[in-house]
Amino acid sequence: MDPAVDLATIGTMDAPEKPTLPSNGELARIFHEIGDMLEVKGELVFKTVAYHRAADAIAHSPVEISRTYLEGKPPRIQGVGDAIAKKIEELVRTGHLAYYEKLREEVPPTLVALLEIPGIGPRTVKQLHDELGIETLEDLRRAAEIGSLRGLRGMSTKTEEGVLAGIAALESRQERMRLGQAEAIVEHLLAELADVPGLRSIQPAGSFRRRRETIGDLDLLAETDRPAELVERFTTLGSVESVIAKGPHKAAVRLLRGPQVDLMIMPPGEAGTYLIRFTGSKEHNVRLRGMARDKGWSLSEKGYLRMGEDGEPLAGAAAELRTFPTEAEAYGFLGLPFIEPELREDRGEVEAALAGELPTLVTRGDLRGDCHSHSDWSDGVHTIEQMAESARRRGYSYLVLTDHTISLAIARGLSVERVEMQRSIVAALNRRFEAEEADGTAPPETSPEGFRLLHGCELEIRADATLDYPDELLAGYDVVVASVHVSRRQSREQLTARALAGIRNPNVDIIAHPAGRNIGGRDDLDLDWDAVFAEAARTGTALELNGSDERLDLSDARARRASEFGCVFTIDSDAHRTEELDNLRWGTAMARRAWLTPEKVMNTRSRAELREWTAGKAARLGAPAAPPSGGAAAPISAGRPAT
Ligand code: DGT
Ligand code: CA
Ligand code: CA
Ligand code: ZN
Repeated sequence: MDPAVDLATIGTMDAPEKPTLPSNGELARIFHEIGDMLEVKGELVFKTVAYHRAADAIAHSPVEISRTYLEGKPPRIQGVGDAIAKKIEELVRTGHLAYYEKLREEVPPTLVALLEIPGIGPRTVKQLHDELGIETLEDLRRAAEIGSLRGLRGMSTKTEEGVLAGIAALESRQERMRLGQAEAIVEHLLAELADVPGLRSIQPAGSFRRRRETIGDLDLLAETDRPAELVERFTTLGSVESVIAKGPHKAAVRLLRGPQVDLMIMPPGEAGTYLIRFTGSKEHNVRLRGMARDKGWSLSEKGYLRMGEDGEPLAGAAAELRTFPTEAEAYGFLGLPFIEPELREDRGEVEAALAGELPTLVTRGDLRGDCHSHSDWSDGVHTIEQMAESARRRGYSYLVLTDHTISLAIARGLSVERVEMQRSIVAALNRRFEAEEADGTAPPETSPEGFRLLHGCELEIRADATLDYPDELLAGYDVVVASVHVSRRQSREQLTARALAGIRNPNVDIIAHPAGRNIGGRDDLDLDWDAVFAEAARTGTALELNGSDERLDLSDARARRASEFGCVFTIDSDAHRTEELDNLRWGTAMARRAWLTPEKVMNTRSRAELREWTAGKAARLGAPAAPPSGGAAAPISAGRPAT
């Protein structure tokens, strides 16, 4: 994908229909790019550094900066002075930034892109441009290959080798999409292809179907009676930038400012082995091919081919091909049950399938509520009532409102007085919901259990490992979610101590986004993870699977390890607006990739059971520790409501 941002298309990857405000990441990218362009122009260092510093501050801000500007309430951000604030204002209001556009005319974007080559700095780029007229990566590659860099001041054959190695490293580093971006593109494509004559089915495969946390390219599988028409439509879609390959039964395209998409057409009724092959992973497929081989069959997308004495598939009249309409039947041919796509990573799923020990994975439908959400009282967009109403109409039996606490000023954390006010608003809403359920005027989608908004907070664990509110205040909440947002660069000891301080508090029920990561942005907190998992298991404190596709935190691998320690979990949206309540789908996907069953996920419980669990923590503390069993069959040591 083009690393440069086109302002006119900001947000279109996320939602093709409705233009969205630039995200913090997009704003940060623009200011970094301005810094880069100024560097390449040879501007003074203090000026370029100012843009990079502002970009970092924006990228790391917990609030959605453009919305605060739009609402006329821009926060004070360290490093963002008046000049840059004006530029954000212009960008948010008009979708354009004249200064940026002028710079882009002066400094070719291809030149700025050279800065991405490891080992190449702005002074070198300026020198290459001024002295050799180099403007693009291809120019530079050619110059290095024919040895024209060694003549420049300060450069040698070593420089040329370094440049070529740097280009190779850059090219192997592919850009990957977030799950939400991939989903938006897939839905768009499927809608555009749905009415092609002869089409019987079309669905995504590859890493998107396995719900990997980031997606490289997209893979679509189709059954159709008229392959030529499907290939024709696919390769001429308006969103296609170029056609990479085109054949009678497959095609590959690159989308405008988007990923590559591979389309494979299957003969109707033989999808089983195609789906397996193109869903992957490669490692999982290798295991299946080995099993097939042991039974005397060669497995490819077309089906199972009987092999001869020589280990080669029988050909000609002797050829024997077995095909299956469904994946379950294709797995069955190998003596295996159906294996859920999220498990297909060769992380023990084949062994578990053979032993009949595949877990019954948690599903989105198992979730009865959501334990982490925000309103406009802190850094959310919608009102308390809008958030509650949206959850009620989704059939939840509860939503926990967890606005930020006082020390997170940048996210408008709540003072104690505002907590009390909020509590009365929540109570009033619940009285209305209860009355409507009693007199039959609640929306028809309302859960049979009824809906209640539970009162919680996202409690800041401060830099010194103290908590934002006193225990007496915390004890009044239904659910307390604790997390770390500030002083992220402390030592491992300090950060671990903060996590443990949250876990050991008798009122803290859940640790939110434990790694504090942002995919492709902020790094993970440096924690002693095993210590965190052991203490969470001992105290029955749940670890969150945060469903924001920018977080996905815990990651699948960490959640699986935590599960082996006997930890329990929640799958939460961390919604800052009603639409984001749907983040639960990504949290569920990570839970499934972590092999989690519904019993391990606290928000599969009824509202009464959930409240019993959160109310019971103080009593549970001091219970004997559960040793990590190292096995998937670890007992759920803590967190079960008393029966
Ligand atoms: P991505 O696109 O990097 O996020 O990851 P995938 O898993 O979608 O990989 P991709 O698009 O290269 O290939 C799609 C599927 O095709 C993959 O999940 C498994 C299968 N596949 C890829 N390469 C091979 C291969 O060399 N042999 C076999 N048997 N299958 C392969
Ligand atoms: Ca793929
Ligand atoms: Ca592919
Ligand atoms: Zn939050």
